[in-house]
Amino acid sequence: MGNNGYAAWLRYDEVTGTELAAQYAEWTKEIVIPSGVPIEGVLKTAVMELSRGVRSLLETAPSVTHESSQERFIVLDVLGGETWVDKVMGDVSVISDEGYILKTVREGEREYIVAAGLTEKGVLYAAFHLLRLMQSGASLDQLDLVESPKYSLRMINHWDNIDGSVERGYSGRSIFYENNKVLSDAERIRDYARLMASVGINGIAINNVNVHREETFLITEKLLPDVARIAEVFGEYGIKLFLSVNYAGTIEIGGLETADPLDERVRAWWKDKAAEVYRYIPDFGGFLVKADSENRPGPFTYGRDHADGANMLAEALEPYGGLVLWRCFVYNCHQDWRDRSTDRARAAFDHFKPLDGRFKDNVILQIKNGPMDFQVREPVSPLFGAMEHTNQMMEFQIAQEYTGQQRDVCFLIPQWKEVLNFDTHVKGAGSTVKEIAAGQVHAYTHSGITAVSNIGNDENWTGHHLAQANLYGYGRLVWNPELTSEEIAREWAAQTFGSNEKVQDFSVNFLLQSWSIYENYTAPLGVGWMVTPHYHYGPDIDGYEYSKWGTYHFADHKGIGVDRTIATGTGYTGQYMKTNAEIYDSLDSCPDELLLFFHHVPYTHQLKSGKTIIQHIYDTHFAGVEQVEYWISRWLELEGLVDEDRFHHVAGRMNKQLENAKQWRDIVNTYFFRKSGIPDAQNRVIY
Ligand code: GCW
Repeated sequence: MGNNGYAAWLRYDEVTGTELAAQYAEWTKEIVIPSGVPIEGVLKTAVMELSRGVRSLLETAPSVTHESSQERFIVLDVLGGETWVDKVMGDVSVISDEGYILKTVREGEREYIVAAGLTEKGVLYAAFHLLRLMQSGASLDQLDLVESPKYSLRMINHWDNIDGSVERGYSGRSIFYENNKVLSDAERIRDYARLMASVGINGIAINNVNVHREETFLITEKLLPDVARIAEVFGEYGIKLFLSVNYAGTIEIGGLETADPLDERVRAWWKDKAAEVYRYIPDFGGFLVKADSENRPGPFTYGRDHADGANMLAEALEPYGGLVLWRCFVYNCHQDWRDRSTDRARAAFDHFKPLDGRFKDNVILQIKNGPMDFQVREPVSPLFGAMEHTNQMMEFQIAQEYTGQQRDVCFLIPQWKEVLNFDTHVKGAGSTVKEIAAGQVHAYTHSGITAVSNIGNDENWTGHHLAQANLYGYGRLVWNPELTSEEIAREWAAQTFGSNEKVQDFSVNFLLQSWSIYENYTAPLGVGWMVTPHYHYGPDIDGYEYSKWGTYHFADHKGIGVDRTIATGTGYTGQYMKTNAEIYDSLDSCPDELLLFFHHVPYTHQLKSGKTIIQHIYDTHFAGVEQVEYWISRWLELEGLVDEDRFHHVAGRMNKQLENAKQWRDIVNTYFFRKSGIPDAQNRVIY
């Protein structure tokens, strides 16, 4: 196996020679598909993947057959038919549509492992689970697992442009396009589909939500044949393809002078478009839309609202079962910094909450996890769960736009878990985001989770080898949000770096601390931003302070933070249910880590930790750099235990992270020392 990271967590390094390997070899001599079950479609993929994995792990090829000839074998089956496996398994109502059973069965002389689901997809996920077990050294002798995904939509969004660039991409160029053409090499796309299916992803939008001129043609016959080829590859892995569309398509390419959603000609054009798309891609997932957001067109131009806009597209897709994923990232990006009454954090709730109940059933509102924009620390968007009669889904960002851009390590699973575990109280205690996104608080017809991809055509997909953990972890988390961050990190490390305990412990412990380390040396206490404008890497404390983007920290010589309280601030806290509104509104109960998001306080204000704001800023910034230094020294101890390629690559990136951390530390500390005039209690070097 090459060590360039291309195989990511599907390395299947040889495990021969051990007792476990002997056990695996026994089980995997034969893959049985009960007779009567045709080996085609996604089931065929499952058989192929299992064979491929076994071949690589054990250097032997299993035989694939309808009738078993061995005493031990693996049987793959789509349940609900009339095979002998159905009879053995009996009542399978415990699994959901895409779930599966993995069970070791003993029957007189013969023993077998059932890997079965109600759908072909379920079987594919079962096959990948088996391979995961073998890759991480687990016994197969006593399996008794039932797995069902928590979310029905488990999606990825690409911000890839057809010229081959990737908006906020930190891992090279697009794997789908180059030079205004869809790439013809399906191999890389297939390998990507394998990675995604192995963690349960079932929907991928392949182009940027900012749909520029050329991408507008993705839904025309000019490009649909090419898109259909990608859809076919995805289809083999149970993944539906989605496209981002240009809201002004009727104007850009439709020959109309309007995109008014209530205009009959506009509606007819989209209906024709939908029909055309489904002619090429029968299992097409639907449209993803960024409208009236960051200068993109939308229904506001015509005096219409977002329900009008979304429903128009939904009507067109409805006959085919297609979905409209309508983004709620709608705010005024031409704000005057002098205007203290406008608060960007309020925007999504203010725009969408009044529209509750007006959206069609095949529309899902796609809401970013926080009210601003994927900062290292933000509260949870108050819009989540606030619309009882409107489907919602969560949007995370795996790409580390504001969290180190895949040069710095920032394992985001702990952050996402905090978001999912947040109790909105919309239907009393226990109304967590986790349950809302599953449609289990309000009875949504569609719901789930999506995230912006962090991959590109870099050999190792994600730029930094360790950034693969975010991609892997995202999939695992949206399959089962009860997994702990540690479990996910450990699974990933075992499959990616093998069984060496020292390497595993490094990976797990560093990953688990990395979010907090990154937060330590960047913007403090939830205030966010302070990044180099446009580029978003590295510090520029006032970079956005006098800009039009609505992202301010209001630091002066006395204090810092944004007053978002009801009594004296922007009133944003009032968008939360009472319990949370009260917690955030009061200086006493507002959690430290979000204090500057909700309050403007003097530098001498004492945190619950006992420190003043200013001392907290100094301490965390010195600590952040020391932590990076510490983890570099730990990584260097692994020389010889990790292959050279990956060892040097990671060491190189970690040195870059250290430079970045120092830059942040010194600029932040110097800035606040000069503003406040308050010295560091420990007298460390500040410039
Ligand atoms: O965070 C901002 C990014 C933009 C992005 C936008 C969005 C795709 O800086 O690059 O555009 O969010 O989510 O639409």
